[in-house]
Amino acid sequence: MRLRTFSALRLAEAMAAVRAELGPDAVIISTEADERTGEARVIAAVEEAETEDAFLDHILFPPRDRPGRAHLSDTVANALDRTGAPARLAGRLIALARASEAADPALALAAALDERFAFAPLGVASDRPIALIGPPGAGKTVTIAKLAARAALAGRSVGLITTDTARAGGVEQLGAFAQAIGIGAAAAEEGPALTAALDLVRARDLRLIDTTGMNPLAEDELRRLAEILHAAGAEPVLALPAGLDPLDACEIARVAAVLGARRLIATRLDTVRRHGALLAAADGADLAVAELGFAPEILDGLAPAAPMGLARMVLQSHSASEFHPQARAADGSP
Ligand SMILES: Nc1nc2c(ncn2[C@@H]2O[C@H](COP(=O)(O)OP(=O)(O)O)[C@@H](O)[C@H]2O)c(=O)[nH]1
Ligand SMILES: [Mg+2]
Repeated sequence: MRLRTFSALRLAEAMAAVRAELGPDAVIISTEADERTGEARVIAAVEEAETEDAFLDHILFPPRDRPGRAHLSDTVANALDRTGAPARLAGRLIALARASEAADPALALAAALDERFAFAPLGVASDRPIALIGPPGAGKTVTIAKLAARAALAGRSVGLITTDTARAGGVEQLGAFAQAIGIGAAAAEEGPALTAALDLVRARDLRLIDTTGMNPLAEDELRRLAEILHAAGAEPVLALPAGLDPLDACEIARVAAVLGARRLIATRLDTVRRHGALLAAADGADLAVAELGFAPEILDGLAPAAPMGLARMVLQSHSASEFHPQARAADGSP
């Protein structure tokens, strides 16, 4: 998807420029008059396969506002364009950002994200056990360790159980993290063993269950996972790694929602520049965004999700290394 802004003295001229440059398939996202100059502005989107040249252009010459014409919706539109979010979702977010009273792009985008998405961090205690589910390598085990460390540092008691017993090293990996944090971890494959393991930690403030990577296309694996979640009475939370194709991410999120997930944790955000898949998945499967994982480190790699942190991440997507929601939150801004 490409989002482009066209300005002209009259709306008809701007529309003609849209058709001339983007062709008949261009989707008009919005039309408006510039408050200062009275010029007509049209934001249009076109779906196109990105050629290699266009891709390189994108990296070398990221779209920027022209000097003296910096405009909130341009900034927000350019940033959303860079994320690779689906055009329709980007268009809605631009409209919401414009409808907000905020003059600052980060605040306007945060308001739009707040309106469009739910944010529901996991916290350091929960009545129900929380099971992290998601594709292999999503960062489930590392995220469990991050959540456990955060709760332990807050003085909460934590119970860790892994059902990832079949894969070589699955149990040992969680065990090593648990040892580093100074808590215990149990392994239980399913059914009675799992209920017994949960029983042993039932008084803990936070009970976290690690699971084997799920293949969203393998029905038998999904059925087994559903049985584990049912036996544990656990809330499944999706661990969604950055860098997926937005449609694949959406499909994974929808499968997670069928398994009972209502929220997702975005992981490995530091490893890619484009975060459109996260937006597409949360939107497409109606999942609340719970946490943002942006580093492999256990003690400093997870932040509770909030509109402002996500807005900054989207606006800074051309320089992923700058993104650190906790460091930025420390500057006193919301
Ligand atoms: N850079 C980065 N790496 C991460 C993050 N979360 C997990 N990883 C790495 O991703 C890999 C897979 O993580 P793991 O927890 O084993 O995935 P699982 O298969 O879902 O349990 C490991 O090498 C982790 O260190 C993150 O937020 N940022
Ligand atoms: Mg794992």
